[in-house]
Amino acid sequence: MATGQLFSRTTQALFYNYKQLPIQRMLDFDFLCGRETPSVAGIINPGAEGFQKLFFGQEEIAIPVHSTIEAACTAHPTADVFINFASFRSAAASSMAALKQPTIRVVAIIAEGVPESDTKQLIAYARSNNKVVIGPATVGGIQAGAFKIGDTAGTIDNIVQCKLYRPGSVGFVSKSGGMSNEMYNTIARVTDGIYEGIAIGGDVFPGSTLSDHILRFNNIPQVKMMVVLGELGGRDEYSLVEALKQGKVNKPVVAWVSGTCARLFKSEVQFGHAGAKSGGEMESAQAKNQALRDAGAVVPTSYEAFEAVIKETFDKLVEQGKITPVKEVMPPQIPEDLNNAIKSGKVRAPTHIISTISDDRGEEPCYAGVPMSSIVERGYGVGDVISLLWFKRSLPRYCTHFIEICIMLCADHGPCVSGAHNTIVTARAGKDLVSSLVSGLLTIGPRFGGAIDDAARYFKDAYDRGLTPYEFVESMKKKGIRVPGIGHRIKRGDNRDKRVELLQRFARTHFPSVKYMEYAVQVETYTLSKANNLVLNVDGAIGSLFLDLLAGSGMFSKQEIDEIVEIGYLNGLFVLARSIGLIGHTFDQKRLKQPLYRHPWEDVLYTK
Ligand code: Q5B
Repeated sequence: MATGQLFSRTTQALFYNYKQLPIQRMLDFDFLCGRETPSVAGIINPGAEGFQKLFFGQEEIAIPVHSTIEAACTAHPTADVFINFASFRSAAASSMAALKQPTIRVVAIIAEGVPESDTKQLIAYARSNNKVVIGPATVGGIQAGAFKIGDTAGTIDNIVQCKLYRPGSVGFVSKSGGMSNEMYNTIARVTDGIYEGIAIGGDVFPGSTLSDHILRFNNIPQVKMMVVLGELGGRDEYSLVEALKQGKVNKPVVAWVSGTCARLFKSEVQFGHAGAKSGGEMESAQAKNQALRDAGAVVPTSYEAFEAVIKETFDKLVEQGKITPVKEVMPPQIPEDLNNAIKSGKVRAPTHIISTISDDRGEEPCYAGVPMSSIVERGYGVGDVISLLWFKRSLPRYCTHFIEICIMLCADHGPCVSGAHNTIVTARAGKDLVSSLVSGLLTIGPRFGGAIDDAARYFKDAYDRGLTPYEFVESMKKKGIRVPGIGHRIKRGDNRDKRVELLQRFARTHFPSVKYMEYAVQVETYTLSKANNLVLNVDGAIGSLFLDLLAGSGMFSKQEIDEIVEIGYLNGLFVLARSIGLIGHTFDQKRLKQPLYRHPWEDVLYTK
């Protein structure tokens, strides 16, 4: 393993697998330390490329995302730390790929459960290539005031409390990541703080060992004393004992091996880490504590006394003039995330959108307050869903049935009508479903299918004002407006539109009143006396009947009816219905592999 410093204030990492929170925590730590460059140079998200927006202090920055380790290393040749947040299944392969990159010097593996045989290969490769592996099963490590791996040291509040935003004089190494957070706190209370802290991870075969890091700390001039927190199981602590005995460590080492309670259990106990199990006597916490004590480490009598001996050791070094405690600095305030601040009630922010028809924040989406499961359990149909999402209420069955009939009857009217024609031409031009659909929908308007709203507006106005059909039609003629809902290209007085008949029959049977429809029929009688094609068409039938539905159901106030007619809800029925047919026409053309459409010359009148 390399000697001396692993990190500095300019160290940059590549982060494998996009995990927003730990990356943001690294960047927040950078800001706290006053780093000039973000410690994450790039993100590797297999299969994805682009940028991820994250905060660097108050500023948003775009961190490049690469799809492969090779691409990331090529793009960021000075980023020499690889932080691997891959799952235990892929951590070994990606770590090996990273170790093989010439630019990568340190690999931190967060995943727990990496197969031991894989870890051994990683260790062997790292050792023979003078590289450092931290982990697996680790939170990582931190160099105070300089660089931090992922979630090490927890929240920003904890980092500030542990004074990790500036270097102290203590080198710390532990197996446990969770306990390292606890120890950063303890060390900050009784010394001038951490210089560097590493959690080697709780596996039986850690990528780097306690003694690897202690020997490294011994070579770092800023580290004046070392604190070690081992645990029962394994023999890692004995390599430290050897190093102490051989005089390889010349700075004070304060150590504790946790797990002394294992003796209270009758059988072998497996603690949280894979490596932390009470094996033979040599692997017990008691034996390791004694061996460390015998080798010259300062070992307390219990974990509770650990803090006191760390303090004593530090104070002695200060007295001896070996440590000049660092001067306190005030870290900058990290701007609080808006979402957190809102959650905690510290700030309020105006919303940008108001929505009243649906809500997907709970366990299941709700339409106008009705949960999905109720919609299914109550056997609701499309008409009910429309009544919830458009009218924000559950309408009586005859109303929702009427809506469904409208949808079914208007779903298609053959390939020759404007919408279908456009869709067919578009599909044959090789365009996709949405383009073909939209091209057809765009023809819906005052002449084709989109006359329902205007029919409702004009029939309502004329009926409510008590105009006779004659007065109404003639007043429209004077204004030069065609009566919406009247007239058809192929339907005639002697060839009525079957759809209109069906709608009328249903309404006459189920609606409490059909006064608007009867008025429309009287208008038709008058227009038919003028020309045989001026029949009540499907738009006129739906427009007038929807007025009857709104007025007769007793579910809408007069003001609400006026609003529905004014806003123009009713063309929505035709748009929705005809989408079904237009989608069908798109599929039909694609299925038939129809070539590009070209209109025949013979069908065009070329004139000057
Ligand atoms: N005249 C629908 O016209 C059409 C008149 C009128 C007074 C009228 C026309 C119209 C209002 C809009 C409307 C919905 C353009 C129709 C639909 C869906 C569809 C389609 C499908 C499907 C047809 C001849 C003479 C002229 C005109 C006069 C015509 N309409 N007068 N009020 N409403 N209606 N649209 O056949 O004196 O000779 O100048 O605009 O309700 O779109 O199946 O195809 O499901 O897909 O082209 O059913 O009626 O008649 O323009 O040659 O006019 O009648 O002023 O009089 P035409 P034009 P004059 S349903």
